[in-house]
Amino acid sequence: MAVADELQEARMALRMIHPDPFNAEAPPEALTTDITPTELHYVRSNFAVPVHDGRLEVSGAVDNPTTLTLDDLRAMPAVEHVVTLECAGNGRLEMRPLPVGEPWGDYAVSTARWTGALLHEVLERAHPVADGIEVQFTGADRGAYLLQPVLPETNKNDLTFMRSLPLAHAADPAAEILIAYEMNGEPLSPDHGAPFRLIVPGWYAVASVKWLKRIAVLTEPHSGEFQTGHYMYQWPDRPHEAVTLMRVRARITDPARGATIAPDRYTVRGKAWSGTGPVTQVDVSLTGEGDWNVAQLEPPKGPDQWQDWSFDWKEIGVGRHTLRARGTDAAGNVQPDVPAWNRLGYGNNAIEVIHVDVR
Ligand SMILES: Nc1nc2c(c(=O)[nH]1)N[C@H]1C(S)=C(S)[C@@H](COP(=O)(O)O)O[C@H]1N2
Ligand SMILES: [Mo]
Repeated sequence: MAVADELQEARMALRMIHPDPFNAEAPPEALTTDITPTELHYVRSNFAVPVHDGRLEVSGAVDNPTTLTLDDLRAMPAVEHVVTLECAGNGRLEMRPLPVGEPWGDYAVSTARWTGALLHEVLERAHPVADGIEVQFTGADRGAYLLQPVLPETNKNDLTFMRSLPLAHAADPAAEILIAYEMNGEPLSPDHGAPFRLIVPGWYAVASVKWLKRIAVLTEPHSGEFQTGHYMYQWPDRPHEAVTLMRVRARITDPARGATIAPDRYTVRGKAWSGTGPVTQVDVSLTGEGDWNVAQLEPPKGPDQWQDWSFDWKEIGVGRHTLRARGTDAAGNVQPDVPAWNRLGYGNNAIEVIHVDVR
């Protein structure tokens, strides 16, 4: 099958947000399972799928620069890790005034089983010099940028996707950051970063650089468009902040938005996640008012994947009902009623409100 056909087929089940570069949400039912099937996993790419030469350069401020191939990565101990990825722009469409950027609804979030080599092992072999402070990751994708750059020095006509992490985090074995080459047991697909990509658990997925081409240890902070221009919270009333960990969120997956259900009794179900450790409580409101009921929350099946919750809704009267679900995480973060507005529309974790008809 030609690559173009393969891409077409892989994209069919998604809800398209932008055709070229291809950006698409998962269908709502993709939130009901533990693992999102690859063909239902959302896709977010700032540029077209690039050609990758299969080589990964490890360089910069290191004692042992090297170039790795897929075989080299496969020869290292393989780690499997189920990770929920959410785009920082997920939920942008609900912010007012509408921020600039891709108009994501609420389904730029998915969970996959990633397999790869550990970033900290690759870094240990390269041996960063003593004054290394960050690790910069470069994707093979580049081209004209669709959006208006934030940084004046950015060349809009030829931009490369680059991100960095603090060296202390990148080199921390406990962070379990992967250079992943498999997704759900298959080699990575073109849209998800073939032949290998970074997977940074807990962080908004912008950190998980696809089509990884170069890892470079830096002695000065990286300040590219995707680091200090875009992917910054531009708050109206306080200093700008970098987009890092995913904010706590609980979602209602059943009943579906706008569904009609039978009276008396219904088990409401959903998912919940946070980049700041597990979700510790989900509350459900059945009137749209402040009547919060504690839902049953399943313990996480892994440290970086969404959790199931359910609530036994009883004595449901006929009519239209408003349902809300609110998550609290281990750090005590609670979802807000309204999104915290920022100019580029990141990190909307406002409480979800759905309506159902009972007849
Ligand atoms: N090289 C590269 N990596 C990238 C991006 C990109 O545009 N180029 N987009 C990032 C963003 S914003 C997100 S949300 C995730 C999406 O990963 P997915 O398409 O596998 O869901 O990839 C991240 N990694
Ligand atoms: Mo994203």
